[in-house]
Amino acid sequence: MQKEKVVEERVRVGIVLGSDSDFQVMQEAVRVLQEFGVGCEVVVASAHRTPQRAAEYALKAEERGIEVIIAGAGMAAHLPGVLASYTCLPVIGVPLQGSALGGVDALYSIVQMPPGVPVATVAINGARNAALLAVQILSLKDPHLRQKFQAYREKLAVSVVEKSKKVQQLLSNS
Ligand code: RP5
Repeated sequence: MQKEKVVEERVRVGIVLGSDSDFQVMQEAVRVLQEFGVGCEVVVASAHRTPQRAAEYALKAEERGIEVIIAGAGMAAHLPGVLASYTCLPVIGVPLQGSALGGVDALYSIVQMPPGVPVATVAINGARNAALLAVQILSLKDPHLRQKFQAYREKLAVSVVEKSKKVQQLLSNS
């Protein structure tokens, strides 16, 4: 992926965290969006502790120019589903690991949405993939971003070939 750090002034992706304790994992999403030059913002709004704040964020997101929401939460993680219930924007949920159940609780909470209100759920702590999916959604109507995403995928493929070469090297040395 190109390491250009050009960040759009326009905020297109809203990253919502259930708590500031989620930031360490979720900042990977910020990094990826920055690498693609996609403007984003990060806010904390808990579905349980500040339900009204979470609802207001989702209700106003589209008129503020947000196109995709990424929501990261741990434990009984209702945040992505609650946001999705208040907006027609696509919501990507990131289940976070920090609990006695290792994030499986959050995964099940986020992925098991009732029919009619989907949340695109990535892996536990999958902030990187959440950002990449957001880029893919945005690139549907942004040819420049699509080109960048294609270049990223080509680079990814090259890295797999490199990994294969490394394994061959290890085999020949063993
Ligand atoms: C969830 O509870 C948050 O998303 C966080 O992952 C977890 C713990 O929150 P804190 O007690 O660290 O604020 O709502």
